Parts: sequence; C-alpha cells; structure tokens
Amino acid sequence: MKSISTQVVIVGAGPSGLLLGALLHKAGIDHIIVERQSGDYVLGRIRAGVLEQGTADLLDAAGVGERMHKEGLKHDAFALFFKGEFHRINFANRQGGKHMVVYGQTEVTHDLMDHRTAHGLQTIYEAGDSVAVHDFVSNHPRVTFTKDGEAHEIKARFIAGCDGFHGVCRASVPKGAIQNFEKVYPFGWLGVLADTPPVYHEVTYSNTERGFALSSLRSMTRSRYYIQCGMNEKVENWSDDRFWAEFKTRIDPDAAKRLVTGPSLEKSIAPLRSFVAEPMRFGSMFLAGDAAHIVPPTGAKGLNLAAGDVNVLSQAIVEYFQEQSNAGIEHYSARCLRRVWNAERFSWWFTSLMHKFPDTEGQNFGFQQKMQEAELDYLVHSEAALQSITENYVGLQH
Ligand code: RFL
Ligand code: PHB
Repeated sequence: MKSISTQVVIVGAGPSGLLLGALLHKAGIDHIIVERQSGDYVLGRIRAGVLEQGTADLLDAAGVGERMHKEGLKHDAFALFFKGEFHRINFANRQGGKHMVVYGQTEVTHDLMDHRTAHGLQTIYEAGDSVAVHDFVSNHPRVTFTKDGEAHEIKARFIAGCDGFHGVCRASVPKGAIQNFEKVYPFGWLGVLADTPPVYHEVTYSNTERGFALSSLRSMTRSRYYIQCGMNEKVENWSDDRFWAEFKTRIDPDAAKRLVTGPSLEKSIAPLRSFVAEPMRFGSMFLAGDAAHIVPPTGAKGLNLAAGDVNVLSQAIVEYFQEQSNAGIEHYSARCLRRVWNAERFSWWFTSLMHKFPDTEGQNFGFQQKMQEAELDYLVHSEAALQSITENYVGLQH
C-alpha cells in the first residue's frame, strides 16, 4: 500500500471540501482532497444559485471572489407571487444593506478548482466507492482508497467529511454515537436550465393552486426555473413543452405572456428533505455541509450553510495547529448546529408556506390554500413579518 501523510484529509470535492481546502491553504495548512467522482462530473451538477453576502465574503477571504464580483448579479430583493399578485420584497433596505449574489454553484466550484490548480494543491479524483475512513476516534485517523488498481492510504491529524448526504464519513459513525433528525416532503422540484432571458430579474417564489414554482436565473441570458412535482415523477415524462406549459400556469399572466421558452440545457428532479445529524464531530473527524445537514431548497440555504460550517471548521483547525488550542475544535459542533437549526426552521417554514401538500389530516386543499394565502397576505403587509422573513433570507449571523 502507498502511504502518505498530511495535516488534514478532506473527503469530497464539492463546494464544502474545495472551500475548506482554499481556506486551509491560505493559513498554510497542508491538506489533500479525495473525491469519488471526476472533476467534470462534479461540475455537471446544477444546484445552488444564490449566495448570501456572508458566503460571498468568505469566497473573497479565500482568494477566489474575483470572477464572482465581475459576473455575479447583486440582488437586493426577491419576490412572492400569490393570489394573482406580485409582491417585491426588498431585503437590503431592511437588513442594513445586505445583498445576495446570484452566481451558480457550478461557477463557484469552477473558481475553487482553478484556484487549486494555480496553487498546485492536490485533489485525487475518481477514487470511486473504495474510499474509507479509519481510526477517527484516535488522534491518528486515516483515509484509504483504491485507484487504478493500487491501494492508497493518507494519514492525517484530522478528517473533514465534506462528502455530501450520501457520503461515507457520516455512514462510518457507529449508530449509537449519532442521532439523525429527518423530514421527507411529499413532493420534489423539477428544475430546468435554459439559455433564455429570465422572465423575472429577481428570484420569484410562486404559491398557486396548481402548486409551487420558482423563477431564478444564472445571468441575464440564462434562466433557472423549478416547479413542484410529485415525489415519484420521472424526468422522462416531462418534455420541455410540458414543462413550459405547466410553468406558465404558475407565474403571473403578464409574465407568462412575455416568457421566452427554449430547449432545456439540463432538466432534473430533486427530492425535498430536511435532515440534521448530531453531533457534527466524532473525535478527529468533522462533518461539514450536506454530509451533516440538508434543507429543502426553498430558502436557498444549503450552500450557504455549508460555507458557514467550513468557515467555523477552518478557524478551529488553524487555532489547533497555530495556537495549540483545542477550543475551536471542542465547540465546532455546537457552534454550527445553532446556525443549522435556525436555517432548518426557516427552510421548513418557507417550504410549508409555498407548496401544495397532499391531504394528510382530513384538511382539504381549499382550506390549506386559504391558510397559506392569509399568511402570505399578512407577511407582505406587516413590517414586523417582513423584518423577520428578510432577516432569515439574508442569513442569520450566529
Ligand atoms: P456536495 O455538493 O454534495 O458535494 C459532496 C462531494 O463529495 C463527494 N463524495 C465522495 N467523495 C469521496 N468519497 C466518497 N465516499 C464520497 N461520497 C460523496 C461527491 O461526489 C461530491 O462531489 O456537498 P457540499 O460540498 O456539502 O455542498 C452542498 C451544496 O451542494 C448544497 O447544499 C446546495 O446545492 C443546496 N442548494 C442550494 N443551496 C444554496 O445555498 N442556495 C441555493 O440556491 C440552492 N439551490 C440546492 C439548490 C440544492 C438543490 N438540489 C439538487 C439538492 C437547488 C437544488 C435543486
Ligand atoms: C436557484 O437559482 O437554483 C435557486 C434560487 C433560489 C432558491 C433555490 C434555488 O431558493
């Protein structure tokens, strides 16, 4: 077996793992990333599009914010469409000028990958299903994998589990040492990416009697749209024409008239779930990002939560190596979980407010729709409620 040593092994080269790598590099801490898939595969996943200002600031701090500033779109409002009316909600003027940046996860990943190449940082791609974590209750954890028929071992002081919801790190923790909290929603999101000018220039969430829709964008020439669909829906059953026809029924009629349709560049269905694993540290192994928690995408919090974890984790690791202090490491889990549960609550609430739920408790659709509309009406007319939704939307700072 080929054996090498480093200070931190990062499992997973998604946004969490790559950003952690950039922050550790900045602090002069050696690390290696091991990724199951190829770089192109990771780049092909179309996911998040909206970055909180805190996330954008962290990308700057990591030295990878340049293109985001040039190409990202700075937003200071989002919109809600319900009961046939469109309501613009300005968060910047309510939250001390905080804005959001529309810049795709693909672009963030791209910038972080380029940064690794430019600095000669090691990423092992295509390690496949063989990746395994060992001895993480000790101070001498190891990661092993087989690549091109050869067995490899990386010894380190810490393992960072940045390997997403289906990763190996959380799955390797003994059952009795971890508690999972989960809610699966009875619907999914069908998403389409198209090179068409976005119908709205700001992110717009629709609540309609036919279900939820979201109009988002990646640039002024690229749209990202979603509609709520059944949880067992198959993407093959959704031709582009069928998608556009359904989407038009869920946005305001004037917007539907001016909507430019076109061939989808990508089309996929994502299930919706809320999930948290506690704690987020097991001896010398930490979980960060989707490996530790999932939110339904309604509040655009997933990637932002991942960035928050990685910020706290990089500081804790730097403190350990540079100040010989365990304090950050000891507090990592509790510090992250407070912020995580706040975002879980917000994402669950916003999901519940905007989607059509199958009848579960004898409460019919009509009643549920009326309750949602009454709450939305209150929300857009009460300054107290607007303060609350915008405070959560831009990201609670803890
Ligand atoms: P990722 O992105 O899943 O990356 C994990 C990486 O680990 C690799 N891996 C392994 N590597 C080695 N060994 C193993 N055994 C491994 N198992 C897995 C995987 O191949 C992968 O490369 O997790 P990470 O880095 O924590 O990043 C999390 C974000 O991707 C996620 O939270 C967001 O995409 C969520 N999300 C959104 N977040 C936002 O903040 N704003 C948004 O607007 C937003 N929109 C979205 C979203 C997620 C969506 N879907 C599809 C779930 C919209 C959608 C539709
Ligand atoms: C996206 O652009 O993909 C997006 C925007 C807002 C959300 C979720 C996803 O709440």
